[in-house]
Formats: sequence, structure tokens, C-alpha cells
Amino acid sequence: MKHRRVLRAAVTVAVTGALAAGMTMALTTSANAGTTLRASAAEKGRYFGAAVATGKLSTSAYVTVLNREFNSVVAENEMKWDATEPQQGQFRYTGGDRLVSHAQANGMSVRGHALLWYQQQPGWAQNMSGSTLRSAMINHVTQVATHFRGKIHSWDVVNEAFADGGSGGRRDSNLQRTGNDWIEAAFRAARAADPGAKLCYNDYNTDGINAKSTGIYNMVRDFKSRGVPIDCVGFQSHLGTSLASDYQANLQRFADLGVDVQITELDVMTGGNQANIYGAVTRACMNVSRCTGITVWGVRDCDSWRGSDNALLFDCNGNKKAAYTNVLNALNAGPGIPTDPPTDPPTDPPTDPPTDPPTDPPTVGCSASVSLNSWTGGFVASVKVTAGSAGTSGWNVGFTLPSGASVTNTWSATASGSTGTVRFANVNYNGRLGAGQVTEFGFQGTGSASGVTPTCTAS
Ligand code: 9MR
Repeated sequence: MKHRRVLRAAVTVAVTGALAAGMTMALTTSANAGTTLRASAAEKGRYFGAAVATGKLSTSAYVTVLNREFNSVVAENEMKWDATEPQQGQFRYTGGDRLVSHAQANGMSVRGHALLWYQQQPGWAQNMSGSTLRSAMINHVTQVATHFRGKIHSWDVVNEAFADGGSGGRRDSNLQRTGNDWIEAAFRAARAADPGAKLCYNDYNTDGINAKSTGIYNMVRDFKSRGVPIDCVGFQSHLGTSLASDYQANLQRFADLGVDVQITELDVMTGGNQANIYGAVTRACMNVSRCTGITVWGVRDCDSWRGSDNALLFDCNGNKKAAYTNVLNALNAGPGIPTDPPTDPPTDPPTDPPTDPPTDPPTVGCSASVSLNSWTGGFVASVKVTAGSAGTSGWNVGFTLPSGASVTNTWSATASGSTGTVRFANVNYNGRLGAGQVTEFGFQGTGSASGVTPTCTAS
């Protein structure tokens, strides 16, 4: 977009070193519950993320804010096509791997951005067309998603494929000219390569019910009806000085199609309304139970592609802005994601209730809920673990799988067994949870896991 190039040109990267040595890095601890974006979002079963330029991971003022406030990251540029496959068939994962390591060491999940996009393609791909390009792009999706398999919470499989203006149709691009089915082909390839990642479509100017968001809505509805594997829609939310009044209603209509929604690149023009808009966007996400997380597109104002817009939550010295306070308050005030209701409530209550109920009910140390994404012959289970009032120093979740089902891959937990009764223990960075704090792990399997229920024990 033209205005983006102008904004980009205006970016200044003068970062004053007000924060220097001697800083403490606050990681996930219950002591921070309600006082950092990451703790407050996690308490509500959500993530709060930032786009990261890996070159800044050695700037301590930057990393201090990143580690204290965020529990999700996305590479601002390092996982794009031009970065990961600069020459055809030669893959380079240095920046992406560095970000994943940083995330794993600091209890953060990773959004993957972006497998296919009409911009930031390597020169060799820009010069391709037709079936040659189609196979090169699908190979790109397969290779990159396979490399990061098991490490990505959600992938932006396809970015910005719809046109601006009132048509509601696709954007012209070399990718689109390979055939209208390129998007579904990309989603199928991504699912096959990393069945544990949520697969998202991501776009901008979709911040309300308009022709562009409706075009995307129709595509998602079509994909769901035909079994094309799509799990989420990203709303970039690069915002100006006002917010569409139907912002939340738009998120909700997508959620009602059976996909998660995520705010993926939030930044807001500075000015009187900035803090209000940040608060309103956060409230909208909290009010939509399938809105699973918010990502801001950068950490401090000086890190932003929008330069002099001062569009982020921290000033260039890392100080919290009014917008930060509004976001934190909205996270703390918002409802949590409801846990899945039991699918089969008992229809016949027991006729003879026990006359002597135990006087000391067991202390519930943790609870777990599962959401299944199933297809013929396989499934991915995403499991949420919520600590009870005493918190946990470790947890263990058990499932009894139906016969024929088998676990083949696990992330963010260690599995014992693969068939029948299978147990999942915390890994080192997600065992310690504060009261009410939530963490997630997942596993992939063959066969069917329909109807399974988790039991959680805490230590
Ligand atoms: O923030 C990114 C900037 O550093 C790059 O120069 C630019 C290249 O087009 O991409 C920016 O990120 C974009 C994102 O990948 C997709 N949505 C719009 C973002 C802002 O332009």
C-alpha cells in the first residue's frame, strides 16, 4: 500500500538508552497476575503478543519490555518468503529459529507470519507464473511449515489476498493468477505439514462489516462447508483515529462460522483517541469467546513501521502509555474464554444418592479442557490447563483414548504412552502456574478421539 511506504520511510530508529544495565527480567509468575499484559491475558485464557524484529533481541531495553509484557511473538519479517527461501530450494531459518528459541525460553507461543503473500516474495518467485509458480509456492508452504512443525501456535497461511475497495473479490497477484483455488491448496499443504498449528487467513481493512471483510467471510464459510482446513481469521487492525462501530460484531460473525479470531497486527494512530481505541479493541476481543489473542505490531513507538504515528503501547524509552493502561484494564475486566461444556450431561440422575458424602472434598488443583480438530483418520487436540486456587508447581493431564486412536506428536508437554490411557506432564517452562492461570499444550493423533475428556492433577 502506498501510504505504508510513506510511513515506513518516516520511521526513525533513534532509541534512547534510558533503560540500561541492572534490569530484572520478569518472566511468567503469578506475582504479576493482573499487572502485565501477558499475565492478564493468560488469566483469561488468551495470549498477548508483539511483532519482533529479531535484530533487536540483543537490545536490553527492548527485551526487558518484551519479556515482561508479552507471552506471544511473531516475526515482523523473518518468516516471510523472501527471508526463508531467498533462492529457490535454499531455505534459511536463522531469524525464525532465533525467535522460536527466544519464545521457548521465555514461555511465549509463536505466531507464524506469513507463508504466502503477494509482497515480500523473493525475486525468483516474482518472476514465475502458472503451474511452475503453483508448485514452487506449495513447496514453500510445505517446507517452511515442516521446519517449524510443532513450534507454531497459529500460521498466517495466506496474507492479504483480498482486494481493497468495494468489490469484495480477490486481489490480483501472481499467486491469484495460478488459479482461484491457490488459497485452499495452501491451507491443505500447511495442514499436512504441521497438523498442530492453527491455520489462519490474515488481512487488513477488515475492521468492520464491509465489502472486503464480507468477501473473506464468504470464503471462510465456503471453506468450512467443503472441509478445507481453516481454523482462524486474523484481523490486522492497523487503525486510524476511529474504530468501526461494528468491529466486535464483525469478529463475532466470523466466530459464528466456527473459526477462532485473532487481532494480529494492532497499532493505532496517535492522538486523542488512541488510548480509547486500544481499549475498545481489547474489549471487543474479550467479548468474543473465540477471540483467542491480540498481537500488537511492535513493542515501542520507535520500533513501529508507522514511525511518527507513535502507534504502539510503549514510548521510545519503554514507558507505558495511556493506551497500555486501557488495554490492561480491559484484559482484567473482560470475561475468560468459557471452558467447553460437557457434551453428554447425564440424563438420569442416580436414584440413591450416597447418604454420607465425603466431608473433605478433594482440593481441585487444576482443571483441563480439550478442543478437538478432527478429520477422517486423524485429529489435533488443543488442551487448556487452568490452575486452581492454590496454583501449581507441576501438572499432569490424563486421557483415555478410544481404541484405534494413537498419539503421534505432542507439543508443550511430555507424553507417556500413546494408546489407551495417555498422560501428559508439563514441560519445564509451563508447570508453575499462579492461581487461575492458564497454559496450553497439544497433541496430534491418528484415529478418532471424539468424546475424550481430560483429568488434571496438580503438584
Ligand atoms: O512491519 C513490516 C515492515 O518492517 C516491512 O518493511 C513491511 C514490508 O512490506 O511489512 C511490514 O509488516 C506488514 C505485515 O507483514 C503484513 N501486514 C502489514 C504490515 C505493515 O506493513
